[in-house]
Amino acid sequence: MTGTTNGHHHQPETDTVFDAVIVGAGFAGLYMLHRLRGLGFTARVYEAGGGVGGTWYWNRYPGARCDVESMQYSFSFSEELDQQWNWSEKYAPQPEILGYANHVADRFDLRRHIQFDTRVIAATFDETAKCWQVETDRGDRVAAKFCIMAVGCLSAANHVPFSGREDFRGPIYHTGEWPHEGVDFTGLRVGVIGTGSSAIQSIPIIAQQASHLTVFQRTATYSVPAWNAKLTPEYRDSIKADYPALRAKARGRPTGFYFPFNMKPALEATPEEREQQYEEAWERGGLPFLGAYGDLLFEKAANDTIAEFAHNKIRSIVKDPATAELLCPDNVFGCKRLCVDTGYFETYNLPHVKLVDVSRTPIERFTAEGIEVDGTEYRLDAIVCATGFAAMTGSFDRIRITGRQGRTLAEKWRAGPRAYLGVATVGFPNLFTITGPGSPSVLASMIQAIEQHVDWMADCMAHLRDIGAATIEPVQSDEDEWVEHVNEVSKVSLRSTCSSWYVGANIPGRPRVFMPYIGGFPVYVQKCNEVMSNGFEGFVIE
Ligand code: N01
Repeated sequence: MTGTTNGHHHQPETDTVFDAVIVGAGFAGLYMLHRLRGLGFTARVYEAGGGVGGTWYWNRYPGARCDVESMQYSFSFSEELDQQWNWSEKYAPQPEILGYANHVADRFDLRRHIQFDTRVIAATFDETAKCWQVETDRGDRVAAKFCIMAVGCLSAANHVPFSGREDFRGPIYHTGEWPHEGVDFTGLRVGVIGTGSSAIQSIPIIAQQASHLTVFQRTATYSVPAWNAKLTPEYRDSIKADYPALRAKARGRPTGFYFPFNMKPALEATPEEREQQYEEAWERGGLPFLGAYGDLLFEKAANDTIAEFAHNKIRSIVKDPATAELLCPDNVFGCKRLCVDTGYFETYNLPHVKLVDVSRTPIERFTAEGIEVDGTEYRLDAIVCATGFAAMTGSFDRIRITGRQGRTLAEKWRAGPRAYLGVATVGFPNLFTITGPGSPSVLASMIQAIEQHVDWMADCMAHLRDIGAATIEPVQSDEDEWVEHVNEVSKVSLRSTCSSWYVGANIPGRPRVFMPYIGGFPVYVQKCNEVMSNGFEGFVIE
């Protein structure tokens, strides 16, 4: 079987042996490749997309941008890179982040070891040769001592199997798989399904183009204004004057990024003090709004105060009282991932925008002309599914990963993912999972979480080479204890109490397990460092 990668004829590789195969060329795969090459390892990256960037390659929907501030949503491993790259806005838009990923790939000459347009379909551990056999959809069959999954936490799109999907006459888009040429909705009747981060960013822009916009909402979402702005050279320079200090402060925070955080409990403040504190935090905007008080994600009564403030904001912005009530979430504030928006709630004041509640009566079916809910047909020319992802484990499910004794990872993780420190899992020697389940991952700033994992794994691989070891694999009891700890710690937070994608609840049939580690980035890093300095405690090295 032959094919093309990036337009070039591709002759499948069948007998090459690498030190490592890396699956994915997002930020995780790029930095892993850079580190491994620096250590003198041979590595091949396989990337399903036609370019680097991962999440930022696929998520090109209108309004896509990061909601961690640009000056922090970037690699910290190269001081020159930090100094020379200039972000244009407080929150960088998707094309700029993708430009940054491309810049990193070129700057560190990474492309020559990446094979694009190639999806890894299987990885099988050969117990005799003690290496991984990796297969791609291009017919490649290569061997590698290490197999490193850099597949992303939010990469496998959730395509809801709505009945009648194939009957709809117009185009159906998913925000996470947006056409590269872009979509012009001018003059069209558009339906958006979902009100998570992707929907909240795209709805205001789609509303500017569409002749009519219908938003189908199952669960209302809390959102805080971004107050996005151009970055001035003076501001950038002030950070660059001591970038390492900002990076160090960021690593010391539970979220892995720095913002002012008030540790005082909300319940000890008077209602007037709280109102003022929330108002000031709202004016600063973005995810740091959750840092208004220290107990907001731990005490329901404290959370009720910020929820009430947010409800009042929605009611003050949205003019139609019935729509405003529908937009007021009735769940814990910040339990589902907090959204950050530009003009989201204001969009519902436009005469051509309508909100349809599908919480009690779900979307019945797609018809030739639109979407039917509760016997009413909403006539549409195009449908946007902003229905999210099979989070944390969905990208693993797409690859047949087989470990010792022919057992697959899908079988092992059927009742929920199990991994030691979120980096490796028993039965799958030399398989590393960057930002895997059981690590801070999506609860930290992703790039900082990625750097920490990659550095740990690269140092581990160098150590194994130094001592002449063939394999590393967690000890069962240590893995069990870690999984138990991840679970226990999640119960302390109100975040474990709602039906979010953190617990796999957005997709019917998935096990309900809180997947990321919520104990905080610094605590986690300390644990990883201790494991390493104690000679990879909790792992069997042979
Ligand atoms: O996906 P989501 P997303 N019928 O899962 C609804 C990151 N991200 O792509 O809540 C009707 O949050 C679903 O309803 P419900 C960020 O971490 C970051 O928006 O399950 N509706 C929900 O409203 C984020 O959290 C950025 O009841 C259905 C929506 O679809 C994560 O990615 C930007 C449905 C899915 O929301 C995922 O965000 C974008 C059905 N059958 C994303 N099925 C930034 O950094 C699902 N829904 C800015």
